Amino acid sequence: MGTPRSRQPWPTIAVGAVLVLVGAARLPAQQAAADPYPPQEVWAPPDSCTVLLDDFDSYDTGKRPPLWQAYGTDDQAKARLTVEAVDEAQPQDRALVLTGPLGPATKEMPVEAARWLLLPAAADGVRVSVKGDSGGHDFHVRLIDKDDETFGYILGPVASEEWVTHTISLTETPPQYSYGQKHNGRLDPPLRLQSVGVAVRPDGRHEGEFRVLVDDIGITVGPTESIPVWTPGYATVQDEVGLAMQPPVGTASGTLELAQEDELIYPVLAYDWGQELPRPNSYLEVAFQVETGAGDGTLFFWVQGDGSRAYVIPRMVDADGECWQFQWAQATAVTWRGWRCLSMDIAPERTAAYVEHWGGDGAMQPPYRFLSIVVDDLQPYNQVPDLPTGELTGRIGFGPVYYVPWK
Ligand SMILES: [Ca+2]
Ligand SMILES: [Ca+2]
Ligand SMILES: [Ca+2]
Repeated sequence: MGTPRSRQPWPTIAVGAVLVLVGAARLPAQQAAADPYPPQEVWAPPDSCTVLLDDFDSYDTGKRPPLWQAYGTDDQAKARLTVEAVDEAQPQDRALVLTGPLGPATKEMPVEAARWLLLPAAADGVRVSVKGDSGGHDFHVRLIDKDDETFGYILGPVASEEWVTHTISLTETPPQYSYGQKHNGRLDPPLRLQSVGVAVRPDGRHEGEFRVLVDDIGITVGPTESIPVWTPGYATVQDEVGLAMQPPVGTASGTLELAQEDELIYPVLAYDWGQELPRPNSYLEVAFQVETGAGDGTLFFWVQGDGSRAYVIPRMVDADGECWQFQWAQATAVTWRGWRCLSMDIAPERTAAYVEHWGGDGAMQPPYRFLSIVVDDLQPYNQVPDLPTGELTGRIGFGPVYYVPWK
């Protein structure tokens, strides 16, 4: 069951010492139960935690979120997609809102919010939280596979005004329907989440509006075993992590420091973009020396955010030294505070998840090495008045890295 979520508070870190010790932040039990990242799941391998793909927190309120589209017939075109805060106490926690007039339709009216969100290949399930208006409209999720075959999962009526979390197992939950030109009834990867939606039922009412909130779209991983490929600690940080660019690009400056929570000693990049907006593009590169596995798989990386909306962009190197810049399956702007698990597939011919590559033959040969995280000051939403956009300094931490080979 989902409820309005409270984030784990970001621990205060004293700056200045080489090794900065941080007391572990602990929440009261009733708060921890409502948190999508309860403390015991922080740094866990991805088969024991939900990996979020879109939480809507980075989008403007009152507008249709970029990348999301409403589609359908004339009736459906009256439906609107907006983003709203989940509750007043947590304005940064936002959700997708599907709304529109109830009538005069006398039959069910499907309303779709589509994004074509690429699912990491290690996913074995899809998770989504939904909150309804007690209207009884059936909530559904559609997936689409490599062959443009669409699979529909009807997850039941939105009869509750509380948050409800649904999980679809990609191996065990049978879809209610499937269609497509190359229809074979199988989910052939790579998979995308095509849309979420409701079949709006007028229920005799022809006035007023339906209103359904969707949040925290994510995946579950398993039963494949996760392989820890990097666990930070004092020795590993000293030996395997560094600032790659001296001097940094633009007006940026940064230092790598150590922080600690429980037994984990991990690197934190303390950065300063150097001047007020507007400013030239500035970025820093945190270099890692991490082998990620011999073949194709999905990489999971715990990143401690500062809510700054800085970008964290992953780079890989293949066997012939070619550099590949990837994108996470998640939104790349750091909108969150505290720990979050990011993921990316590292086989470009299968996922098209890379952005660009240089210095090689254009093919990705294993074994792969995780090269770096570029921390960039790109702020695509910095015109939004209700977001803290003028922050010039911040701190982003880097936790354990896991690798899940594909079967
Ligand atoms: Ca949210
Ligand atoms: Ca298929
Ligand atoms: Ca190559």
